[in-house]
Amino acid sequence: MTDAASSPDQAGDDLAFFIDLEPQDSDMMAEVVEGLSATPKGLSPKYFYDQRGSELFDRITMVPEYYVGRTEIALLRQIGAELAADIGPDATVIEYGSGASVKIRTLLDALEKPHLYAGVDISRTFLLESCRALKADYPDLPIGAICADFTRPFEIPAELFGDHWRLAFFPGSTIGNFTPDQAVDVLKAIRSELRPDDSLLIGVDLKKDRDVLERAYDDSQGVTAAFNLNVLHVINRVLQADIPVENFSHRAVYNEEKGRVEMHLVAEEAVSFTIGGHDFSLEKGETIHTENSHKYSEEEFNALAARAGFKPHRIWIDDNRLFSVRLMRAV
Ligand code: SAH
Ligand code: AVI
Repeated sequence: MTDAASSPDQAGDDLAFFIDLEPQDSDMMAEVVEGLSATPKGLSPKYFYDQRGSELFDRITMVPEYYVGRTEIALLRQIGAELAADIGPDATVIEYGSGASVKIRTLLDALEKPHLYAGVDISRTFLLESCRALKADYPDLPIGAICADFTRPFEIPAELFGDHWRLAFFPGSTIGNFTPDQAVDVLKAIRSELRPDDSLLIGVDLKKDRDVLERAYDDSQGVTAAFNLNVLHVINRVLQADIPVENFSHRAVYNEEKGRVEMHLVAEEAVSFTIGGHDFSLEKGETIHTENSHKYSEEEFNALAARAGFKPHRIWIDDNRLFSVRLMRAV
């Protein structure tokens, strides 16, 4: 997904490598048209993340209601020594959905002499900026970037790993943005890059009170609302569409039966627009489903991960039982 902002150059001297598998705008066109032609209408959450979307997500992690970011970082800090002992020295670390590359710093500080770090993310400009900033702070560590959609098959060249323990790091409960069946496929793809006994360190959000969840996804500063609406700006810009964004509003609701917070965009009045020659219309009150954020019990997630070839090794949960960090081993 091409960004409006600066056009990033290649890896340059600072990054060890940059593998550019950025999805084509034509793939986005096909998926968006399919999603908006379905009943009910839906869009993939991966389209939130152009440069502005990545920046908005970064701001979400700082709003008081969104407990996810700060709880996970505090947990990672707390368990650093145990993680280092469990993972061992010289690990090759691959992070999926690396975003601002904030949490990885806590992990890199804890690990003994990591061999190499690679961030994988769909948001190309943001990925490159974040990996370069990381490199400035960890000058002795080889750092690379891979711009890719991890819901589609892609291969990490084996020579990048070297003959070291591999650690897949998947923080933030980004796995919760997939339905359980999709999540199994994403974990299977991660598993295919690991060997038996390699590790997966994954952040998974827990089930909790509706009020806490709904406030976390509808913060009082309106940052989450802006993030949700950003998907329409992205479509307008990348696919030259004419969606009247001002006629939509943000809605977040906990679907208890499915164990997930759902984000929707609600048409505040009847709207019509065109994308790539396809006409769409929504009646007043009609919605576009833009994101799921699944919350799992300990057992539910273990069962899901087992389907992808991972067994639980350790689990850490904060004192308020908000969030879990799990170390799993590839079977
Ligand atoms: N790991 C960070 C960021 C989480 S936000 C944290 O925990 O704070 C989710 C990240 O995943 C974003 O940076 C987004 O660009 C990336 N992402 C979302 N869907 C993706 C996909 N299908 N393929 C690759 N990256 C994706
Ligand atoms: C990236 N992902 C795990 C976030 C979440 O909590 O589902 C995205 C997000 N959506 C709204 N707020 C944050």
